[in-house]
This record gives sequence, structure tokens and C-alpha cells, in this order.
Amino acid sequence: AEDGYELWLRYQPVAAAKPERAKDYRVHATVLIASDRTPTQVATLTELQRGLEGLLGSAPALADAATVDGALIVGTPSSSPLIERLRLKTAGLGREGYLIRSVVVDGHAATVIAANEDIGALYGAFHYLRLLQTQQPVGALDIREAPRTQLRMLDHWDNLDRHVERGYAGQSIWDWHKLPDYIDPRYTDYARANASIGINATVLNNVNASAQQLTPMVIAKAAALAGVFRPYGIRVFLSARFSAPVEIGGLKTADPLDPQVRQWWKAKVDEIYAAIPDFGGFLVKANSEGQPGPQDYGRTHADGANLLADAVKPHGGTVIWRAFVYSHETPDDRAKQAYSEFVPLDGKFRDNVMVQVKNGAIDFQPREPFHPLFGAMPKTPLMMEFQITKEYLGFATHLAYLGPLFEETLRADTKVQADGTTVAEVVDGSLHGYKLTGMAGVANIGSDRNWSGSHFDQANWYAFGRLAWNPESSSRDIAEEWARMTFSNDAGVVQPVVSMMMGSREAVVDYMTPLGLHHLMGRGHHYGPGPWVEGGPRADWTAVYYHRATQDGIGFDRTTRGSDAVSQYAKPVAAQFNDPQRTPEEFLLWFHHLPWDYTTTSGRPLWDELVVHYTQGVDYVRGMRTTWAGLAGRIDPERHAQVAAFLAIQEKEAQWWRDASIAYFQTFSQRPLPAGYAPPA
Ligand code: GCW
Repeated sequence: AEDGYELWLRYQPVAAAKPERAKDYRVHATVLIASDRTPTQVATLTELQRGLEGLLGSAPALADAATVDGALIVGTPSSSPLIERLRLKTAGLGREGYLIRSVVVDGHAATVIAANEDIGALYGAFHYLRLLQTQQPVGALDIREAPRTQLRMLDHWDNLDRHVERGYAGQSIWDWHKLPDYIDPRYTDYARANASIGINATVLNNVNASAQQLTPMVIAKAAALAGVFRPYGIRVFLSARFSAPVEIGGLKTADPLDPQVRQWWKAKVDEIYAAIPDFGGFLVKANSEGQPGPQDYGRTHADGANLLADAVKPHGGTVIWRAFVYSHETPDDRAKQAYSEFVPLDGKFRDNVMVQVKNGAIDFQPREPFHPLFGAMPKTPLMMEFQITKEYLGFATHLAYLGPLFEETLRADTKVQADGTTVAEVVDGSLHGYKLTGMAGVANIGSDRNWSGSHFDQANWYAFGRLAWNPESSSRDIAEEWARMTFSNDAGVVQPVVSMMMGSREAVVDYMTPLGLHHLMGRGHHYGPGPWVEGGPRADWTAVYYHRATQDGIGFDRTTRGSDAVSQYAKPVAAQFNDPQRTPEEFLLWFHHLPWDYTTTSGRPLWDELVVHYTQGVDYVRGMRTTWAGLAGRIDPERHAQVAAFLAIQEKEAQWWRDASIAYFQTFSQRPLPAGYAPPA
């Protein structure tokens, strides 16, 4: 049965729909020449055999030499004498890049997948399989790929009791109880899926970290996972609780400048590296939402990060310090806090520290303007943090493809230097010459059979990986690739599925938080509408939540006349956001408090425009239902039925969001619904 377990690595027979294509693929993969002397080489060979067997009915035989046409040769100059002889230009590909080329070897046509290191060859093998999975021609290949960022990382918010914070796909896939003695085969499938999209790092545990994670017993469990992931090029990181020296170390303080504390971390790190020699380092959430941190001792984020950085430095480790800081008590605009705390520290971090910044300044909303820290810390490598799990976009039931959200942020123009200095150029290091680069995604993975809680949420994991590899790729191309591998290459499926996906996130924005509104979700769970804030407003959520609706109008004034958050952006961007006429309409109420009759670009008054957006969002979901219903018979019944059921839930809830939001805001606007939008009598 099709339960989604295989993700995008389904390797369905090509011949069923395209016999000619399948024949051509066989012509180009008559024999397989690859070695199996290292674990990564074994993984590569096994994957190619598995993939080709599925796609072509049987895997090509193994061979040592290209004595026939159509050999598929895989490896590195040191693993393969054939590849060494070809003298391919692998310079500049780094450790992880690869070439896939159609060549002639000893008078025979062949295809070569070549890299400098084993891991590059594995990535190349997955690329080659993807060509077949998406039914591309393979007769004249000249592909050269290398990742644009160094760390392409999943952040799991998984607790030791297997609860996943903001996880909607069941329990944690890490079965801590049975580790390290029982190694669930699923860990290997996890590694395969990640390697197939270039993910090379994983933080196993929640940033709201338990100090227990750093005890010897649990380190041994993490080491077992690291052993499974290593052949697939994935390094393990751990979230560290800043107060661990007190909680599990028996010290009186966790003050980063205390010599005993420094000694404790050094010893702890040595212990971890003894168990996990290629341990990546620590991710830390400190002095945020009640977590302990250096500020508890009057020290700075830099003091805290440097403490850990010094401990991991001799082992080549990295510290990733999160910039998502805010305190519940601060009465000022929360959107400003990260910038205010971190920009003064630029240049004060050790060279093995990265600062991880959420895409926007509030919190993974359906839409946010890019975080003003991007471009503002030229001396500190900033790592992007996206949220793959849909905490604020309808959990696993609502269909929302996040590729366009990621792409929109990465392509945003910071204007810190010339026009066209994008967030992607900050993140890939090209703008400021960062020595360390990376992108993290908060994982949406759990123990559900389909991994992500819904079939379409697999696309968000996939898109994250592809964009981390190349932050300039197109989310539409990625959607198409994914749809072909996941559902079908039939144009009658690909086209409608891609078009559903491409507008789906905008639909969520429309029915939840249109025109720059944000954080209107029910408090705590963040699922349904809650603009009225049960339990009363919190200090950091200022006045009546973020929307600040009154009889006079709606929106959060972040201009120079308001909270002045706009001034955290580069001057030209600040000037733009400071002026409602020049602010892109999708961010209008993020930056401005405007009267209900403010004229929007459509010519409609603001109130009417809001209602139109809310309604549009619901209509889009209805449209997706119709499109999906039309695909019955072209997609296996099991997956078709689940998606259909989820879309029905989504429609009901989009309507709920619309009606509740409009009814609530109407108590302020005191205006009738525009003609054609009134509820049926
Ligand atoms: O989005 C908020 C979530 C918290 C999360 C926090 C963070 C891990 O509601 O659950 O805590 O962000 O990113 O630290």
C-alpha cells in the first residue's frame, strides 16, 4: 500500500508509462562500476542498485572495466582508477560537489559520476537517480554541482520522552529508550532521505533543551545515531542547556567566565568527542522564553557562545547561537529585540560561532518581512533558520507548500550595500565573506508512517534541503521535481499538483493573516484563530495583540512615529517600509496602523480589502479540493483519500478562520461586509 513511507525515493518503474524512456535508461546503465571499500561507497552502491532496480526492473551487473557501452562509473579519483584516468575537472567542487558527465572510456560510451570525496559521489548518485525519477534525458549529461552553503541542517525539537515540540507527525523518531542497543532501520531511511537532498547535519534534540541530553547514558545513544548517519555525510549536533554545569555537573554556577564552568564544559566536550569523533557542535537557545543563559550572570550572548566555542574549538566543532531572543516582560516591540541585543556584539564572537536567525523578526508567521539582522552583522556568520514544521500554518492538515515562503525570504533585498544584496547572499557568505555558512530548518519529522504527518508536508522537508543546497533555486522547479517523484510524471498530475502547491501558502496567509497581520493564532497551540487573545494580552504582545485593532483602524505602527522597528533595516528599505504608500501591500499592517477606509491598491477601502483576502483564501482551498478530486484514479487511492480528507478539514477551518476573524474585526471597524461577501441569510 502507498502510505508515503518511501517519501520521494519511491523508484517506481519507468517502463509502465514510458517504455521508450526506460529502454534508453537501460542503454546508459548497462553495467555499474563502483567500489565498496568504505561505508559511504557501500551506501552509494546500494542506493544505485535499489534505485535502478525499482526504476528499470533490475539493477545493472557490477563490472571492473568499461568493456561495453553504457557503463555507469561512480567514485573519486582515489576510489576509481578509471575516474583517475579521466582527469576530470573536480577542482572547485570541494568535498561535497560532483560531476555527472557523458564520456567515452576505452572507446566506449559511459556515464561518470565523479567527486573529490565519497560523499560527493553519493550526492551525485542521488542526482542521477533523480534524473530518472523525473524522466529526464541522460544521453548527453554535463552536470556540475556543489552546495552553496556548508551546513545544511535539520533542527529537531525532540524531547527525551519522545514528545516533539511543535511536531505534528507523531512521536519523535528517536527511540531514546531502546538506543543505543536497538537501531531502528528507520534511522537509515532518515539518513538516505536527507542525503538525497544534501542535508548534512542534524540537531537531535529540542532547543528548549534538557540537561540530561549531555549525560553519559544519553551521549551513548546519540553516538549510536551518529554511527548510522556518518556514511551518509550527516553530522550530529546537540542542543545544550546553558545551565547544565549546575544541573548535571553539580556546580553552583553556570557563569561563562567562571573557571570551573569553563573546565566543566571542556571536559564535557572531550567526553562527547570521545564518543562521537565527528560531533558537529552545539546549538543553543539562551535567555529566551525563560531559558537559562549568560545574561543570568550579567554576561552577554557573546560570552556565552565563546565559552562553548572555546571548548569545541580543539575538536573542530561549531557553536550555533540562536538570535531568537525575547522576554515575556519586555513591553517594547518584540520585533526589535534580537537586533538590539545582537548587532552590538558583531565582531565579539569566536570564529567558530554562527548566529542562527529566524527568517523574520517575530516568529515563523505565514508571512514576515525578512529579519533585519540579515545584512546587519558583517563580522558574524549568520545562519538562516526556517521552520519546516507548520506551527503557524495549520499543522499537518492544512496544505501549505513552504517553498515560496523560503524563496521569498532568500530573495529579499537587504540593500545593505548596493541594490540586489539579497538575504541569500548574506546566508551563502558571498556578501560579507563569511567563513562559515549554513541554513537550518526546524524538522517536521516524526514517527508517522509518512514521516511528516501529511503527504504534502514531505514537500516542505524536500524544498528546504534543495534550497539549502542552492538558495537561489526556484521553488516552482522544486515543487515539480518533488511532485514527479512523489506522485507521478503524468503531466495531468504534475501540472495541477504544482499549481495547487504554488498558491497554497498564499492562501493560508489570506485566510489567517492577510495584508501583513500576524500572530492572530490561538494562544499556546497556535492552530485556530485567536485575535481576541484569551487570558488577556501579554506585555510583549502590546495593547490588543499585534493587530492593534481599534475603531480608528488596524495594524502595528512600526514606523519612526511608532515602535521604529523600520530603522533596523538599511536606509532605503527603512524609508520604504516607513511609508504606507511604498510598503509592499503584503506587509502593510506589519508596519502601519491605518484607518479602516484607507485606500488599498485595488481601490477598495482597507476593511473591504481584508474581507476580500479572507474570502480569497477560503476560495483557494475550495479550488484545491476540486483539483484534487479531479486526480482520483491518477494517484493511488490511499494517498488520494488522505489528502482529500485533509483538504476537507482545511476548507472547514479556512472558513472558520475567515468568519471568526471578520466577526471579531468588525466589532472595531463597524462596517458592513462588501457587496457579494455577506454570509448567506
Ligand atoms: O515559535 C516558538 C515556539 C516555541 C519554540 C520557540 C523557539 C522551541 O512556539 O515552541 O520553542 O519558538 O523557536 O525557540
